[in-house]
Amino acid sequence: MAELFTGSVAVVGLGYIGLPTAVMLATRGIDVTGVDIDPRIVHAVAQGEAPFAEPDLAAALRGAVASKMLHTSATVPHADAYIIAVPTPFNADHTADLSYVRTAAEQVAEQLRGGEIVVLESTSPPGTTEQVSRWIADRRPDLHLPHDEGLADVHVAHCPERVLPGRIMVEMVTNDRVVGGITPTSAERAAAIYRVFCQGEICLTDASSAEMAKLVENAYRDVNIAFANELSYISDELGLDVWEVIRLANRHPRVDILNPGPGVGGHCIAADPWFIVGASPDSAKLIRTAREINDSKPNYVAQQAIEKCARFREPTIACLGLTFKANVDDIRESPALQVVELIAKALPDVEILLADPFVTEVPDTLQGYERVRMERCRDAIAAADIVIELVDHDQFRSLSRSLLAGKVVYDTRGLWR
Ligand code: SAJ
Repeated sequence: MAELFTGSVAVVGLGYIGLPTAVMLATRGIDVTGVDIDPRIVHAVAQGEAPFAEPDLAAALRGAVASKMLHTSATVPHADAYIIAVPTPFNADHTADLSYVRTAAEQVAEQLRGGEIVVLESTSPPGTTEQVSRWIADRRPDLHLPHDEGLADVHVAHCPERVLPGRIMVEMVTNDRVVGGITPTSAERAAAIYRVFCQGEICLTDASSAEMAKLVENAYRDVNIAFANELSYISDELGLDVWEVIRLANRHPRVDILNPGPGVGGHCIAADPWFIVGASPDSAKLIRTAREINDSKPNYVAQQAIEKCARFREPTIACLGLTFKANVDDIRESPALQVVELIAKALPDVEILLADPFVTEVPDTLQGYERVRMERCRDAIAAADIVIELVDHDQFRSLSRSLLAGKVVYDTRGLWR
């Protein structure tokens, strides 16, 4: 029988991954402490309030807090297992910024007594988990860590998160997990934690393979989206409808092209492939080019929109969608937001009406632009000469086409074709 974890867990970082993971464990009877450096997050979670929107998270969180299985803390307590789920942004030169991981590892190190398992969930370049083990060892020369030969006192493993925002609570249960240990024992000890809630297969491997597999998953998707975006450039140049071209090509049994759009956003797909480029700059040519293609798209879309404005003396533009993808409230690294900002900067006199069912206020990056404001979707369209469709939210998909009659429509997601 595979081992099942029954001890206490401290989850360091209560973001999009840490909080749902903490809730998953707590609702299955594990004693969990959620730790975050942001006092607003600690306070909200302690009250059972989710700091961000994610289907089914709020109810599960309330249950976990009410049952007293989920506690919060601003500092790392002692626990039998630690899950580190902090951000790993990239630096200007595209290398990974591991400062949050390091701080978390050092805080964990202070609490260790021997016998614990430390799991890194944050997406990281190959070698990071071993580095975590070294950082802990530096702080705790009294303990034996698994990167060194011999019997380890504390185990260290990597279990990359791979859930899709918008489906986190479902995918956390149903997706297979990759667990890479610095030693096989570390992997087995970490796997025991995920067996508590994961119904998918748990694949054991070494830490660096697990790190790389995660990066490869997101690079794979990025390259495929870049292929679609490149097709949109080529189709525009040749006067073809890219959506029609893709629809037809996808009728082949072994072809499945993704959707072009205004660019690739979020904190994962737009970032993780750079870690591969950083680790292997000479060989990662396709991965680098894909990143460049996807990163070039917001500027292209903005220029196309600006050209469409030229035929009006005082145009009003409606921009539909601000989030980084459909049906989420997350505007981090949103290409839609970039497009709006580029247009606002280039055309300061043009009225820009923003509509997004998941965003209530003009985002910070657009605050300085006087002629940019939020509107209800129908009012924005009614007042607009030009309608730019930027995010494929369900609400936009189901809009009556008659609302668009007489408008210049720029549908970057192929929603209304
Ligand atoms: N996008 C397109 N065209 C498409 C698909 C997506 O332009 O055909 C755009 C989206 O609009 C968005 C971006 O790409 O701006 C990324 O969206 P996504 O839904 O593809 O992925 P994320 O970033 O929400 O989540 C990804 C997932 N990775 C994979 O599917 C391989 C998820 O499973 C990971 O857990 C997550 O990254 C992560 O945290 O790493």
